[in-house]
Order: sequence, then C-alpha cells, then structure tokens
Amino acid sequence: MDITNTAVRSWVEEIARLTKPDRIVWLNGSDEEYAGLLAEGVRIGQLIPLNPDQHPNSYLHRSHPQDVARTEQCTYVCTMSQDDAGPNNNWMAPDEAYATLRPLFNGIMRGRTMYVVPYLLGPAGSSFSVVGFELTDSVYVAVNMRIMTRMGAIAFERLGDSPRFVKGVHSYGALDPQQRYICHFPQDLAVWSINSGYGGNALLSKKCFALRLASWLGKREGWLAEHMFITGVEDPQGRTTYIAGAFPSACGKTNLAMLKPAGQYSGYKIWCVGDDIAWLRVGADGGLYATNPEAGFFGVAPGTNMKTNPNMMATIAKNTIFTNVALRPDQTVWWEGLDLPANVDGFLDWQGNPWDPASGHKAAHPNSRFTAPLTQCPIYTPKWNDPEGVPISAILFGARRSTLVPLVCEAFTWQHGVYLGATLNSETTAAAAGATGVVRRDPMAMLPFCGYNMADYFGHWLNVGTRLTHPPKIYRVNWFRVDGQGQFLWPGFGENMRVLKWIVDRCDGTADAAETPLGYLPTLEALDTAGLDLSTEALQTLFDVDRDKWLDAARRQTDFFSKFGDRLPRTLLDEQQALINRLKEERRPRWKGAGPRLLRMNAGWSGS
Ligand code: OXD
Ligand code: MN
Repeated sequence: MDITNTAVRSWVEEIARLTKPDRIVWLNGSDEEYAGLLAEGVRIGQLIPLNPDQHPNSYLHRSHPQDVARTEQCTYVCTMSQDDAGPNNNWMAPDEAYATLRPLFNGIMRGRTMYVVPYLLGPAGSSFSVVGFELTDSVYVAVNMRIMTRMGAIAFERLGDSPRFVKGVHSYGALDPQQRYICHFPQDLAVWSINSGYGGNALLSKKCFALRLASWLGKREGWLAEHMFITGVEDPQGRTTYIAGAFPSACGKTNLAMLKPAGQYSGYKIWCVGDDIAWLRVGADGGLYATNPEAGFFGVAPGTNMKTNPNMMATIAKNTIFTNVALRPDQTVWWEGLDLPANVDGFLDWQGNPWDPASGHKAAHPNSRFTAPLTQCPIYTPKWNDPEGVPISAILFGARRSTLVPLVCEAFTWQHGVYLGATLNSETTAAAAGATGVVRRDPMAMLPFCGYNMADYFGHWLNVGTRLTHPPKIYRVNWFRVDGQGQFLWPGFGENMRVLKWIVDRCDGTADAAETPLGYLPTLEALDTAGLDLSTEALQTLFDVDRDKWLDAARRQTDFFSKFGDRLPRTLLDEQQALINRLKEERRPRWKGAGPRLLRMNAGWSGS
C-alpha cells in the first residue's frame, strides 16, 4: 500500500522502533488478505477451523485461562489531572503511564509481525465517523477487527492528509495478568494495551475508542458515545420508531436489539442497527440521531439459542470467530443454553480438556463470545450505513435487578431521565473479571466505559438535552425481577416486544400511563399481557412501587453522588430530592389522563 499520510507513517515507524517487530504488515481489508490472516492464525495455533459444513469459514479461539474478560482494575484513563478522569476511573498521570508502558513495549514484537489495522468507526461520508489505527502483534485481534470495523482502504479515504486519528497500540505481550495495562490518553487520542488478547481489552476500536475516547471527544464536541443498542420497530403500517438502549454488559442488550416479534406482533418488524455502541448527535431539526460505529457483533455465547435470539443464531451461522466455547468431536461448537445431547463423549471444554458434565464446571466459559459481521444479521438494516444516522424516539436504561425496580417506567422529563440513567445499578455479570451478582452502580451502563469524570458526563447529558427541541422519551426497564422462589417474573426475550410496543405507543401519544412517584407506569389497559402465563401476583410484583424501600434506595444514592463532590450537577440532587418528596407525599393515586386503571394498585402508592 502506498501510504501518503505522513502522520500515520511516522507514528507507525515510531512504534515499530519501540516494539521491534520482525515484519510490518499494512492491512487493506480485502477478502484475500482476510483469508491469509485466518490461515496464519491456524498455522500458529491461535485459531481452530470448525466443521466447514456446519460452520462455514468459522474458527474457534481458546484464550489464556486468565484472559477471559475485561479487567477494569488494569484499565486507566491518563488525563493530565486526576479530577478529569474522576472517581469512576483508575488514573495514572500520562508521563508515568508512558514511563511504565515504554519498557514493557520495548522489543515486545521481536520475532512477531506487527499488523497495521486502519479502520473507520461510523459510516463513510458521515460527520459521525472517526478514523482509528490499531497496531497489534495478534492475528486474532486483526481478524476480529476485520469483522468489528469498516477496515482497510475506507479509513485512508476518509483520513486523507489529516493527522487526526485514534492511535491504538496493542501487544498480547506474555499475557501476564500482573503486567496488564489498558491505558487511555485522551489528549493524544491514544490507547496502549498490553498483556491481554481479550476483546474489550484488545480490540481497541470497541470499548477503548468507541466508548472511552469517543465519550471524551463527544464531551468536547457536543455529542454522546454510549453503551447502547439501536433498534427500529416497524409497525404493520410501515412506520419505524428507533429506540436506543443502555444495559450493562451481559444483561440481554444484544437479544433485545434483535428481538423477533411473534404471535399478535408478527405484523411488526424489528430492524437492528447495532447491539452495543451508539454515537448520538443533535440533528439540525433538534432531534437526536444515532449511528452504530461498529460493523460486527461481539456477543456472549452462553444463553444464546433459537428461543432467546433466533436472529443471532442465523447471524453466527458462518464467517464467525468463536472464543472460549466448547468443541464437539465433529468440530462444531457448543455452549450452555444450547440443547445438551444425551451423549457428550468427546466434548472438549473451553480450555480444550475433556468435559465431564458431572464435574459441575461449565463447558463454555460464561463470558465466551462470538464475533460475526453485522450484515449477516437477518434483520440488519441498510440504515446502519446512513451517514445521517437514525432518529431516536426513546432511550432505555435497563439493568439486572431481582428486586425493587419495575418492569418499565417512563421519565417525566429529559432531566428526570438523566437522573434515572445516572442512578442505574445492576447485578454484576461475567463480562468483567470479579464477583458476579453483586449490585453496583452503573450509570447509563457506562461506569466501565466513560472516559472522563462522570459528574461532567452527567452535566454533558443535561446540556445535550437543552439543545434538543424534541428529545426522546427516556425509560428505565428491568426484565430481571424474581419471585420468592428466585424465578424470573417476566418471560423476557420475544415477549419484551409488549414493552417496546407500549413505549412506541407512548412516543406516538396513543398509550396510557399512570403517574407514580418513580415516573409513568403503564396502565392495565395499555400494556398488553394477553396470552401470557402471568399470575395477578406476578403482575403486581412487576409494577410494585414499594414506598419504604424506594425511599431507602433514593437516600442511598447520596453515597454515590457524594463521590463527585462539587462537580456533580445540582440538577441530579434536585431530582433525587423530588423523588424523595414524591415518595413521602400523601398516599393517594395521581391520575394522568382520563382515569385509566393503574396496573399495580400497590399499597405503598395507591393507599386505597
Ligand atoms: C462487551 C461488554 O463486550 O460490554 O460488549 O463487555
Ligand atoms: Mn458491551
């Protein structure tokens, strides 16, 4: 390739001088090149070819057993001042970080190839889009980047002579967890990552650039980079309403993004624009527009099946890279959540050892993944490539909460919605290393991904709201509430369409809601529960607003807010106080509209 951009050339030379690779290979994104990279991955044992009939052009990768998830404790935001990174980030001064990293990178690529991966995040010709480069010694990273981004010549076309591109430097090093660093340098638009090959740590386009650096860029330039899916809901009349939704990792965001409407909803169509990241801008008409900067899915395998996500099952039927799933003797893949055949002889677990189900350990790692091109999704929409993005009518903030939080609740205003997002908390999952099932605050599902002080981030959200003449409605949703036996109350998956339908109708102004202290909840008539095997008690629990527990929860938000000191926007404290006041108000129902019946006549609120 003839590289005329001098800034790119001199940066690549500089990193090569430090890392000392045997060879430098500039990638152009072609099919032939991709085939060659896959063959190289097989040759060096990083990729195992799968059964070509069952999984055409697909491969399995087994990672180092201690390199299976994002490692937040090794992830740093290296702003000049610690306050700019905020209490939500690990911080290191840029000089100190470079001084730590340079010796680690010195000569690390000796005997290896350095791949230069040029890519564009966002559609060609779009004001949303930004160019990035990743320099990596991992062929696994290179092939995943080919799936996850618009990779190759398209990036050079966009860049021209400009020196403005995101500089990612990655080496899997020795995969040593003690020396693992993922360091972000917003001022330099740079990320340096060493000693991990795991997606979120090593595919630097994803969490590192498209969220951490992009959120920081968005703050400076007036846009938002969010951990959100983007989905269009087309009604039988052909009108499409776009929804964006933030959920913490491994909380069903991907399944919701490509939900398959069934039964009475089979006249509806769902269009998937993206499942993980949304870049949002205020449009000339004062609406909010979104684009998915990525070009592929990096989804969680366990639990994905024909019931939970038939569209994803079709998406990963070919050209897919699986990581840390189980392997059957016929070279097909398996994970928990797929039917377990009677005979598991010859199954290898995610580490390649014979698997004995009686041992109690899982065959696939709980955070095992697949990487597949977005355009293979049966409900992919060309809108994904629209330079203008898609207009967003509703934003969802969802989390995994077994208690307290109702199935769905609409914010009164944009700023109340920002408060609902800012106070999101969720039970932790296997997507990050550490204990699972522990409730932690995860504002806007961005706690691990916001590249600057979250107090400023909340302020930025509030500011964006002031520029929106018709802001999207904001919702908090929770599919994960359980009964006394720990069973999920709401069937979830395809049935979430019922909730989306209520939301779409609210956006159209045609669905009823009842006003509660938390926000607007659906009325009994407005949420379609026909044909669901839901007891009255289950329905009541799903919409229960326990006044005392909520008061307690609202007061406990102070601990979180106080971490941000004076930087926290006053508006959030006002919203917290307003919630507390509403919860303390006299026990009487407050109706909005022509007296619809409240879905949940909870003792705490209705007091009747
Ligand atoms: C992801 C994550 O990989 O959120 O998308 O961890
Ligand atoms: Mn994610």
